[in-house]
Amino acid sequence: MKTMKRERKRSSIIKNIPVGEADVVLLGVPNDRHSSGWLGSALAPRLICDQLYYQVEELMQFSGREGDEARVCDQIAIAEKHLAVEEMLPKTMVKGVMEEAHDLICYGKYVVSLGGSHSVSIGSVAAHHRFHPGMSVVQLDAHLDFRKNDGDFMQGKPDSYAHCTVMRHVHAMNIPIIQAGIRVDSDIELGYIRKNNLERNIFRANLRDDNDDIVEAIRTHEVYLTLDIDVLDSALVATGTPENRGWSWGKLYDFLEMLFSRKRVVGFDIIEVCPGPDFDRARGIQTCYEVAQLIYWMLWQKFRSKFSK
Ligand SMILES: [Mn+2]
Repeated sequence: MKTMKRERKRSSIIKNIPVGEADVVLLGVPNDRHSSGWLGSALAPRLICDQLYYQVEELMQFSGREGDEARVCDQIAIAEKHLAVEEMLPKTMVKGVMEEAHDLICYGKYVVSLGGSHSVSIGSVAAHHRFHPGMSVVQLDAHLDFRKNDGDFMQGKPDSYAHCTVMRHVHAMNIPIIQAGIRVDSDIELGYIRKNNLERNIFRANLRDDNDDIVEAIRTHEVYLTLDIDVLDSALVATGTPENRGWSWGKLYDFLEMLFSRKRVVGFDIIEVCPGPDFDRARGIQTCYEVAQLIYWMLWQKFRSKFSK
């Protein structure tokens, strides 16, 4: 039987232009070495970009009013760049991300890093911090990621750049931290929090979870956002470390709208999207689509002053 195959036309959300001509660079970091849950987050950056090419609508509705809509990608030039880091150990990958993000920021680009595992954020945060020494890091995540290394749950040599160490690195950079959506603690992390008096900066899902309170708690105007997709409920997303009792998409969008309107978000990353092969493929692709939509919407939030009439 002959199968019907119709290729979709490419949209213009991601422009086929040199990175130097872009306003925004999607920096793909395909590395999931030392992930502890299901593997496959290294596949996410390309698949998320694919969804931006072929599925996400270019037009954004700003309100219910007629004429109050625009093609966001006509106002901001979005390009992609993918690092060849698949085989690297986390520490080497982090260095690569830091250097690349640093160069891009230097040239005035708005950098969106796409993981890969959460280790990606260590490099991205370090690069942004150099240009924005007064920034905070806002982490949306089911997990605290305050471990010193992954030695308590992984065999072999403990890795101090594993995904579960991200916020310890950020704290060591002396950057103020706000964590929200948290619902998993470990002894090691609780000990670290108590020792460093960090509890007041932690907003646990279903306990202390009001968007207004979370944004109020951010003391700086400049913010770097690290968004671990497992902040969302495990029923809603394909991720390597799913946790139930998480945020809904609606809650996430409401929070981000508030964050972008009240703070200057200097950069962000989205990590731990896991489209397989250990995960159900179709569900993985769906999450890539929903994350692609989210990224496009976040860029509108970030650059919305360009759209004011
Ligand atoms: Mn997590």
